[in-house]
Amino acid sequence: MKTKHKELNNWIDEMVKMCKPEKVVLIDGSLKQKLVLEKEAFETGELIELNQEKLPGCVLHRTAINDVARTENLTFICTSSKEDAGPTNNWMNPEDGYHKAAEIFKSSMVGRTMYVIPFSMGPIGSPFSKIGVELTDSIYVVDNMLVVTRVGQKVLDFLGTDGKFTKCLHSKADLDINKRLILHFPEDNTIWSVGSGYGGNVLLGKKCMALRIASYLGRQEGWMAEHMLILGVEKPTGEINYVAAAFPSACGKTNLAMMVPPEGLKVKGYKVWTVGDDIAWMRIKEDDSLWAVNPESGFFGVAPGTNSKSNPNAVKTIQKDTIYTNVLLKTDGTVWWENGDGPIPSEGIDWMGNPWKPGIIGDDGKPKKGANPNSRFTAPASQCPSISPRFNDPEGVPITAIIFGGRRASVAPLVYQSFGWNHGVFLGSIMASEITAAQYGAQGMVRRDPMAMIPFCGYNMADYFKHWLEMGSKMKNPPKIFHVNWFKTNKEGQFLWPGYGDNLRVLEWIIDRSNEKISAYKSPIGYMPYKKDLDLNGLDINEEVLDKLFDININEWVKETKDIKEFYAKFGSKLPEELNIELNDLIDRLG
Ligand code: SAT
Ligand code: MN
Repeated sequence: MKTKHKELNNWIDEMVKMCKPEKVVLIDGSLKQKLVLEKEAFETGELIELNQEKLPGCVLHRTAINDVARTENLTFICTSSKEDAGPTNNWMNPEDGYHKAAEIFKSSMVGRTMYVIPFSMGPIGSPFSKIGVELTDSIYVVDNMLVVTRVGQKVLDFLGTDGKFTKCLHSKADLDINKRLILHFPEDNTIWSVGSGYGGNVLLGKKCMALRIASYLGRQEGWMAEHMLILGVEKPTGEINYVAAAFPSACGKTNLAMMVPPEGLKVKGYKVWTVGDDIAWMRIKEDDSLWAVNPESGFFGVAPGTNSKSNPNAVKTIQKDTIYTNVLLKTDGTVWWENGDGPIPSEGIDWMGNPWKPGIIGDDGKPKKGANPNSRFTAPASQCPSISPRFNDPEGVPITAIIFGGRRASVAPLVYQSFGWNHGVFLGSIMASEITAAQYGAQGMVRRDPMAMIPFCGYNMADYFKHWLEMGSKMKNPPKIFHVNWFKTNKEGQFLWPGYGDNLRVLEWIIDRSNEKISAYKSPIGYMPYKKDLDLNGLDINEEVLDKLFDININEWVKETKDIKEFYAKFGSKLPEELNIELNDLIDRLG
C-alpha cells in the first residue's frame, strides 16, 4: 500500500516492521468497503449484526470486561520535560514511552490486518481542521472512525505529498490491562495506544488527538481545543445564539446538545440546533470574537438513561447505521439498556455476553445490569433531527456564551455568571464534579476538573490557564462566561431541578444576559438571576425549591475556597497570578 505522501509511507513501513501485520489495507471511506469489513467482523465475532429490519445498518460490539472506560491511570503525556506535562497528567519521557510501548506493539498484528485510516478532524480544508492517520488492527475502530471522523481518499488528496498529520498507532494486542498504554507525544505529533479496545482509548481522533494533542497545538498556534458541546438557540426572528458548554464525561453533554424545548416554552417558538456534543475547536476571527467548529462528524454517546423523554433526538439518531457498544442484546436482535425506551426485557444477553434476566444477582450481591453503565452508541451527526444547518460550515459558528458545569449535589447554584473574562476563567479552573462511570475511579467522589479538561489537557494545566487568560485579552468581544449545576439535590438526594429540556430556561437567561438584555444581582460568587427573569411557565416548581437552587451557603463556599487553594498549590509558582487574585477576591467577598 503506497500513498503520494513520502513521510506517511515511511511511517507506515516502520510501523509495519514493528507490528508485523499480515496485510495492510487503506480505508477509502466507501460504504462498499465498510460492508466487506463488517461481514468479516461478523464472522470472527468482533461485531454482531443486529436486526436489520428494525435497526438497519446497526451492529453491536462487546469490549473486554476490564476495558469499558478510559483508563486515565494508563494514559501518559510524553514530553522531554516533566514540567511540560504538569502536575495533573501522568508523565513518561518519550524515549521510555516509545520503548515500553514498542515492547507490546512488537509482532502484535501477526495474522491480523493493519487498517490505514486517513481522517480529518473538522470539515476537510476548513481553517480549523487537522488531519490524522490512524493505523489499527481493529475493525471496530475502523467502523467507529468512519462515523466520528471524516475518513477516506478525499483526506489523502487534501494531505497531498507533504501535508502535516498526526501519527496515530493503535493495536488491540492481547487486550491485557497489564500491557495497556495510551501515550501522547505532543512534540512529535504522535499517539500510541496499545492493549485496549474501548472508545476513548482507541478512537484516536477523539480524546487523544482532538483534545490532548490539539490543546497542545492550540496553545502554540493561538486557538483552543475544548471538551465542550456546541448548540444554537434560534428565536422565531431567526436570530441564533450559539453557546459552548464544558461538562465532565457522562454529565449530560449529549442530552443538552440535542435538547427539545419544554412544553411551557414552546409558545416562544425556540428551535435548538446541535453543532456538537463533546468537543469544540475555537478560534478568534477578524470580528474579534470567538468562533467554533465541532471537529467530529458523529456522536459517541452514553446509552443508559437515553430514552424518548430524556433525549428524543438521540433516540431518533440511533435507529440506523449505529454502532452499539456493551448494551444488552434482546432476543429479537435489537438492543436495550437501563432507563432506555420500552419495557424491561424478560431476557437477553448482557454486555458481557452472558444470559441475563431482570433481577439476577451478580458476584457483588447486587442485581446485574444488562448494559454496562458506560455503554455507548456511535451514530452519524447527519442523522440527528436537530443537527445544525451550519454543522459542516468550514467557518464555524460565533460563540455568544461559554458555560462551565459539574455534577455537584451541593455548593454550586443552578446558574451564575462571571464578573468578566478572568473571573470566568477562574470559574472554569475551579470546576468540580462527582466521578461517573465514564472513567475508572471511586464513583460519586468529587474531583476538581478544570474546564472538564483534567483528563484531556495535553500540557501543563497552569500554562493552559494562562492560555485561556491570554485568549480573552486578545478579543474585543469575548463570549460571556457562566457556571451551571443541573445536579443539586435535596437532603433525600433527589434532584431539585428537572433538567433535560427545562435547561433551556437557564439557557434563555444566559443568552439574554450575554446580550445585555436583562439585569442580575451581584452575589459573592458572581451575577445571579432575579427569579422573575427565569421563565418558569409550565414548570411545576415551588418557591422553596427555587430558593434552594439559588442558595449560596457561605460556610460551604469558604470550605470550597480552602479546597481550591489546595488544588491550586499543585501548580506552584506556575499558576497565573490572575487566578490567585480571583481566589483572594472571592475569599474577601465571602467575608
Ligand atoms: O470514551 S470517551 O472518552 O470517548 C467518552 C468520554 O468519556 O467522554
Ligand atoms: Mn467527553
